[in-house]
Amino acid sequence: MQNARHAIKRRSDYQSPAYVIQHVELDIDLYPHETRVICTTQVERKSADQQPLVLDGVDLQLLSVRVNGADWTNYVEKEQTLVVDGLPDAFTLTIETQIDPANNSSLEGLYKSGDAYCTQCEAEGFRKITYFLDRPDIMAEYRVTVRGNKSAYPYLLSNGNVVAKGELDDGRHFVTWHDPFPKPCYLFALVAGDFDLLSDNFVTASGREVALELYVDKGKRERGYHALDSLKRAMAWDEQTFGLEYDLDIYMIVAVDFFNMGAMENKGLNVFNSKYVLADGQSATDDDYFHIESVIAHEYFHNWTGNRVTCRDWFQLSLKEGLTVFRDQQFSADMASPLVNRINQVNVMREHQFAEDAGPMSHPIRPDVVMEMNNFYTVTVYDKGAEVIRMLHTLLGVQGFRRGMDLYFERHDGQAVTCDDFVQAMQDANQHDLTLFKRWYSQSGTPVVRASGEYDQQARQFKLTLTQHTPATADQAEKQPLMIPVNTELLGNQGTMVQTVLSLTQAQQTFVFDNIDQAPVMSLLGNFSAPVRLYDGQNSSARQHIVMYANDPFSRWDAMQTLYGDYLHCQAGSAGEFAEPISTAGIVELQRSLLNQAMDSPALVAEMLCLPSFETLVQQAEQIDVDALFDARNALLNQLAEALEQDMLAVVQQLPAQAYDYQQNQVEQRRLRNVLWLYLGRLDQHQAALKSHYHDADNMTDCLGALRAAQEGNEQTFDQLMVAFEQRWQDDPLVLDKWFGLHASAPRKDCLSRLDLLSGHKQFSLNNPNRVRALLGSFAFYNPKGFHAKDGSGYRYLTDYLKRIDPINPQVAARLVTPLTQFRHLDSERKSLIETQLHRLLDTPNLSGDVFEKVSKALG
Ligand code: 0A1
Ligand code: ZN
Repeated sequence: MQNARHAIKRRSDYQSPAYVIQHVELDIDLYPHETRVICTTQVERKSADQQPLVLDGVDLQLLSVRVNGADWTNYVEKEQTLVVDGLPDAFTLTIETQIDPANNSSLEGLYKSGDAYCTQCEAEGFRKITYFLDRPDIMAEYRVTVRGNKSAYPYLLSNGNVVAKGELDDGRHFVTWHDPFPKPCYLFALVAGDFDLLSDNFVTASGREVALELYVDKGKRERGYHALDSLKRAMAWDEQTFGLEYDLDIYMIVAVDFFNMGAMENKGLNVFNSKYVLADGQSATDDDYFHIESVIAHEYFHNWTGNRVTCRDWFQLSLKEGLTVFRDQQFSADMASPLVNRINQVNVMREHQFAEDAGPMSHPIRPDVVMEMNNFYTVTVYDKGAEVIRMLHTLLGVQGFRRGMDLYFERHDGQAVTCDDFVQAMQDANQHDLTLFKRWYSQSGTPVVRASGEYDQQARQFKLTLTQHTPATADQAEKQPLMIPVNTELLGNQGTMVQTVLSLTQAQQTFVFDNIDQAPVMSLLGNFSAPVRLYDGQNSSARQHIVMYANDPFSRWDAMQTLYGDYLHCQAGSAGEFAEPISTAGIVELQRSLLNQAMDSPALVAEMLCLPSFETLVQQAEQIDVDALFDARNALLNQLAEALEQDMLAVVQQLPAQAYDYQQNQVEQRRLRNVLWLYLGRLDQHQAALKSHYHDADNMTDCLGALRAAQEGNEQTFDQLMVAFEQRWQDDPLVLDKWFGLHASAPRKDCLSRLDLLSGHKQFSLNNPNRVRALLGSFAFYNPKGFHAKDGSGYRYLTDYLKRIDPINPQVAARLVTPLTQFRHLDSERKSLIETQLHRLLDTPNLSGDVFEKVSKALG
């Protein structure tokens, strides 16, 4: 089973390139099955010895090799390389290859998305277009000619500016593009197709005019405006916040339906999953609007953090991703509610990143060992990476961080660099020793911080002892102490007594606070000041005190989450080192008092009324009983709905009805209303009103809110509303994905046969990653009842699909296998059922390296 595709690479093996390429000329003649690519490069040898030139190439048909214009025969074609020998020190290399984009279902390299051609080259897709030194430290200037049929492909796009265009024979035409900024090949892009075009422009701070062009499927123009407006906001924000301006004369974004990830920051020509572009009030939720704005910003911010300064090698991925996620998070916080943003980010960390770190794929934000690079576009590299940048920001302050960024660009513009280079710039700009801080880059795992307090009335002194310990992870046995910033608030009867950031750098440290008049309640790790698990050993009345009196709304939310979590684990028999839980009546009373504040702070109250997700709860205990935990959560929701029905109804009735607008206070009110419906929808007496909530809605947020409430609450209502939804949206696959997702995550006994029916739906296709994620992803990630069915049927069901998806699209299969690999918290029966399925996968002939890497690690 193991072959060249399954070879591992190590960060420590990095070597600077033996040859470099500074100029690339591409000529791409588009045909569905026989696209011709002529790649002409200026190559220079850098190494002293005469080693051959080893080019990367996958699924290419080689037609010819020329050196300085003459045919060259001194080469060998290997499985995934072309080895050219006997070369002079500097030369022009011309390689002609043929590729088959119409049969490229991996969506990597050049492929067809519906009627359009497009490319995806990160991480190592350029090698599916031509033989090349496919590594990010090879930075070259590109001139690209695209040829295609003029009526089918009126737009022929690539990076940079148009320098020539014209007509060809047989109804074809060509356009030549030039990108003056040297770039690694993973930022190369080509798009050819017919689109609706939205044009706009942006004048930069220094007065340059930039043309903005957004390309969407024909007929979808009206859904493009939010994305375009988001782009302008992102451009202005980066100028104001970091002094960073856009550099080319044109910025293009193309939305495509077939895409493996969210979007791609190709220089001057972003390619987007249409899910992160298209929106109007009818078809998109507030969350969709939010994500579009944040992904548009993310890709735009990459122009500096990723493109102008790029990664030396792929182990450094977090250099651009952690930093760019942090930048998009700051942008989103400035655009809307910093609190809700932070809560959502923390939920992602606790639900997904903690799970990754506790599982077989655990890796530091800068991985050391990689088999398939595409497997490392992870919540660890992205989201924990952003948390690490956030800690730097906390440590150095807004201005110190900005000084570090300025120095980073001053030193490294136009270069391919490492995470160490970034930290060095931060250090040098601030004269702040970051040696210890750098461990966050090399150490994986979630640190556990424990706190205990000791109050001395006589001395009016409070001693806070913090310890840290990072449990061993699958990839690293030994762990060292890290530098952990701990936001600390000490609360007394009259409110906040102390607010400060403590720096925990040793395994154990004691911090002494003087002039403390009473034994305080500790509110620690405010705003999630470090990506750690915290156990503070306080009892539930201390937590209730935080919920009621803490200064920081985030801490109030967080204390509430802990109360819910402790309560549910006690109910489900999975409580570990928790203190005694709050009573059911206690939770009811807390929620009642929150409901009384709802109209004043709808955003905060909405989030505080939400229980931790099932997936987050799973991460909180060593061992869980799936059914007991699920039932406990469900039972608490029912009890709260019954006990607080009148209070909740009163709030729903006070919330004003307004014509839809994506605008902050409306977003917060809708969120609150839909959270309340999640409770009220459980009560028989409110089914008619729930149906009206759906039918009267003028927007997708409320429609979906009603559907979710029905999904959790009442099978008949759910079925009726789902039928109505399908009738309305059956011709719009992007919207129908919400419907696929709701079906697949519904905790129904007959869920597998329903999935079978759905996979035969006319809009379903195994080749489209959005459809696969909507149906099978929702099932495997968000249907614990169905997926973890005791007889193993859910595991088998997913595995059957993975075996079919892997040959089509290994990246999609490898992402979808995740829930089968994170079984640490499950009982031994389920573990062994999962293992059986993992072995079935491993025995699959021609299993991709992507899936092999994750499955073989899971089996240890
Ligand atoms: N760099 C992109 C994410 C991305 C990564 C890999 C892809 O194909 C394998 C596609 C997109 C981003 O961070 O947005
Ligand atoms: Zn990114």
